[in-house]
Amino acid sequence: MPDTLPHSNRITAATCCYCGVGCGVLIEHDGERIHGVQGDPSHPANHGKLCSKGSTLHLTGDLDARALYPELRLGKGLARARSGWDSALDHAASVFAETLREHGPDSVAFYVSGQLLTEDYYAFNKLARALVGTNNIDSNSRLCMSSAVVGYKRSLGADAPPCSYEDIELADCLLIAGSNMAYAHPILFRRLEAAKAARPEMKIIVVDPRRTDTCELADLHLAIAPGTDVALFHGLLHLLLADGSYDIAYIETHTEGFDTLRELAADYPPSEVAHLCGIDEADLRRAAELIGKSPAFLSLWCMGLNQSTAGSAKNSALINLHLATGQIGKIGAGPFSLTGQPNAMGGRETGSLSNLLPGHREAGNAEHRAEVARYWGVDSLPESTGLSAIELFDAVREGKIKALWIACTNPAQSLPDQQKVHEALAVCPFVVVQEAFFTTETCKYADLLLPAASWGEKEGSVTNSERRITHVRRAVPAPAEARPDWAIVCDFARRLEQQLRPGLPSLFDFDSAQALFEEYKHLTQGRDLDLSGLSYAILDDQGPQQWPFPAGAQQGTARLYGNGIFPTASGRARFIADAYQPPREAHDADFPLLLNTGRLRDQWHGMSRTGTAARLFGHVSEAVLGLHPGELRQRGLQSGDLVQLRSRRGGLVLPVQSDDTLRPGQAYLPMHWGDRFLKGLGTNVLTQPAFDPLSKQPELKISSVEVQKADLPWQLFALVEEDVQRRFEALRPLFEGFAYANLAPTGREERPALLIRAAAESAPDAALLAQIDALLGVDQGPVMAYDDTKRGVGKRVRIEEGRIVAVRLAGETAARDWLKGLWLQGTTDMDLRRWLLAPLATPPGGGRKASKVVCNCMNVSEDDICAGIAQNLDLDGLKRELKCGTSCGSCVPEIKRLLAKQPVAAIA
Ligand SMILES: Nc1nc2c(c(=O)[nH]1)N[C@H]1C(S)=C(S)[C@@H](COP(=O)(O)OP(=O)(O)OC[C@H]3O[C@@H](n4cnc5c(=O)[nH]c(N)nc54)[C@H](O)[C@@H]3O)O[C@H]1N2
Ligand SMILES: Nc1nc2c(c(=O)[nH]1)N[C@H]1C(S)=C(S)[C@@H](COP(=O)(O)OP(=O)(O)OC[C@H]3O[C@@H](n4cnc5c(=O)[nH]c(N)nc54)[C@H](O)[C@@H]3O)O[C@H]1N2
Ligand code: SF4
Ligand SMILES: [Mo]
Repeated sequence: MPDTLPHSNRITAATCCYCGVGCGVLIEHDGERIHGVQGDPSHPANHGKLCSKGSTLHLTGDLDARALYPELRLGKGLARARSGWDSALDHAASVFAETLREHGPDSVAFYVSGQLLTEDYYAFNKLARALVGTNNIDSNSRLCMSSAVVGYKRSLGADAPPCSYEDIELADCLLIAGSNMAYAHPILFRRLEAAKAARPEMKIIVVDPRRTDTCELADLHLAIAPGTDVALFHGLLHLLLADGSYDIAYIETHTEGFDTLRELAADYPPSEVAHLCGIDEADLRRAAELIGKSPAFLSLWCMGLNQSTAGSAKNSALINLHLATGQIGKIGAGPFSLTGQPNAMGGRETGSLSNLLPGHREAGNAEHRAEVARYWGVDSLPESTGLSAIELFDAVREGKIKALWIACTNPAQSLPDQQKVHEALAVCPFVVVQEAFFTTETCKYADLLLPAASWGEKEGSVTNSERRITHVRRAVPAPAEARPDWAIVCDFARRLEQQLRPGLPSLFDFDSAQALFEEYKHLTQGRDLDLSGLSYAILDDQGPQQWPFPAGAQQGTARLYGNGIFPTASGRARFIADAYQPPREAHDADFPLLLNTGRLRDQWHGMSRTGTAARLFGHVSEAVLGLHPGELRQRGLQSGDLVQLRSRRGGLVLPVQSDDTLRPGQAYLPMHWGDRFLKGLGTNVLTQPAFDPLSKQPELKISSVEVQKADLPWQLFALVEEDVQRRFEALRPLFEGFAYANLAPTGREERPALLIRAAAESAPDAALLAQIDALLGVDQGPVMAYDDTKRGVGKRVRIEEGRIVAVRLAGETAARDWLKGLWLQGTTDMDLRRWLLAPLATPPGGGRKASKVVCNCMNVSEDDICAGIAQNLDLDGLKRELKCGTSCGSCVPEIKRLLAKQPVAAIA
């Protein structure tokens, strides 16, 4: 029986640290440790609901994976040693001061993150621009939102999403383009599901090359050829204009540039657009009709538009449709970009991209620089152009950046073209990594590792996709010596000041997150995002608020541009007439498949946090490449085969599976794998660094690749309970020599285990295998073993109290799924003994694979659900009988898909 005593007696309201929906959470704790988490019923983003990731937050963050103490390396090649905060930060300050003196301000750089809180972000910005004097501060938002920033600014004049979440419920027609919100913004998707159920006449169009779970709600799915969105949007405009479905009064009063765009749109007739996009002309016409006829038209988009060499053009081409139809600034309408990270918006507000300054200002604008310099009390701000993420890491690799400070992001996993990123980090003379988890790929390169407080342990504020600011409260103290990000930055900055501007009053005299917020907010005064009327006290009294919220305001602002006046020089919105450009790498005869990358439902980015929770691997347990069934056939491959996947930049070995949600010529690989959970440099070893000319956002959705069967006959399978994180750390390096190795937690939190699959051309040497066995605990004790050295086959199973607790199969692993099943059941049977002690490789009954867990909250597998469907249960019946889909609801689209595949037999 698990411990069910209510040991948490305190509740602190905060937010979920994952996606940009920005759900409110109630953290249950005892002042020391977090014991549970619930949705905050009073939070306007989620009204008490949480998705599969938010509701498992308390199960993540195993202390064995946390960075707990500062660690310093005193010379390349040496190991890092534990250090105190004082000596760590003094050392960092002298290295930075020395570098600045010798090589100037642009020889250092900061690479930060949309997962920082606004106060952290502000402190970093002030450090870089006011003290260090460089614009070399960029954020992972460059990989995420920078095309949306450019889109909004070019088309509407300011970086401000004009809509509210309730518009999703109030729209009559929704265009969801390049967003798999069922996985990536699940609570908004729940809200959309409920709205569509209440108002089935609401029309939903999904534009995505793949048939995702989001398509479960779609009236129309346009599976366009990758990267062809601009042509599609111009094609839709062409039809809207031809049908007279546009608002000439709105165009004439509130916009400019229409004539040029009209001319451009004439070049996008439906037949050509349909052909180019690879869709039926009838579907294109239907989409235009749905948009043109709807009283309120809303669009939602995410990485399918932003992460593209045409990202800025895609954003503006979509916004054109809203301007032409007057569908902006009113209820249920508007162009609504979904933000990825919890505080992607806060980063934009505080100016945390190299080209920005706080308060939606521009680093390239002299007046803006002077305003901010005056407010900060410094002579001037740097004029030189700062480096954006891709350029920044190129400069590091070329030796131009001598000291690099990385915070709250894992570039050695998440940037494209990883080979080069790893080279850059390896040559950089001084790398500081400010991280909550020491396990990330980037931490390996840290000369100084600074342990950061993380979710539940820090105070500040965040802004979600609908411009809503929430006060994030601290529930428990950070473990060991970890400290909040803003405090680390200010402490370092004060030490650097002593070297760079001794005797002057400190610019970093902040003793709390609140003090930073109070200073920052005045920089927004009079700007489009004016939030100078807000304070922590107001957020606490009145709840989360949407900006603008100027001084004296009584409440936030739900919608922008209701009066048709835009923050441009003329007050008019601008039509942008960018022609369609085919994607880079779209046609490469040697690499004929287009690799698309993106999210899984239950994992977050590089998995430093979600990867500590065994349960979150129940839905997808390992890195697998999806290919259209025809592509598999053509290459003589079968699901489960190991393949060599290559692009012009690098390669990976992993299994393939047949995936009929893809079209021929496409391949799909989740973005989450780096070098830790899968041997190799991860998904991004394949992707291209080419970026959009305006937003500098890289193309992460299209890379040319090819696959080939990998001939790796010697296989290893291992599973071991207990002490998962520590065993992971110890075992992972032993798999460097294998062509393929995938390591991941598995099972449920009551009994988590580490699962390993590996393969090689031939057996590794016996000493390595012995080392692995020792770490698995199958080298001695209650272990049953069978070895056939001639065939290179070996089996070991450790059984304690009648239960399997560890397994290692070598050479031949056909019994792996059967053994995993026995482990999961917590039983052994007579067959096990018979099989173990015999030369047989195949298990009794053939070894059927246990199916994946579809409903993670209630632990219901695909097999259970299919069995339920076979008994004529419909969605309600499945919910009633199996309880699947009754908790967070993240699995409902998938259950619907299973129902559609295997319909309930009609009752005679
Ligand atoms: N579970 C989970 N949720 C997350 C995250 C996570 O790691 N895990 N991360 C958060 C972050 S930071 C972000 S940015 C968001 C991302 O959220 P999304 O953008 O919704 O997620 P992705 O899976 O990256 O990509 C969305 C879709 O774009 C499609 N796509 C690819 N190429 C094209 C194209 O050329 N045109 C169009 N129209 N579509 C295309 C892909 O097939 C994919 O289904 O998710 C946030 N939420
Ligand atoms: N191929 C491909 N690559 C992609 C994408 C894609 O779709 N395809 N998407 C891109 C996008 S949109 C994004 S946003 C990026 C995300 O890429 P990253 O920013 O690299 O993603 P995370 O793994 O979330 O990194 C955040 C890090 O911060 C640490 N951390 C957590 N909390 C704290 C804290 O409070 N303080 C500090 N200092 N550290 C903390 C976490 O342990 C984690 O290592 O990936 C990009 N890369
Ligand atoms: S939708 Fe899920 S991941 Fe996103 S903020 Fe809400 S609970 Fe967190
Ligand atoms: Mo993102």
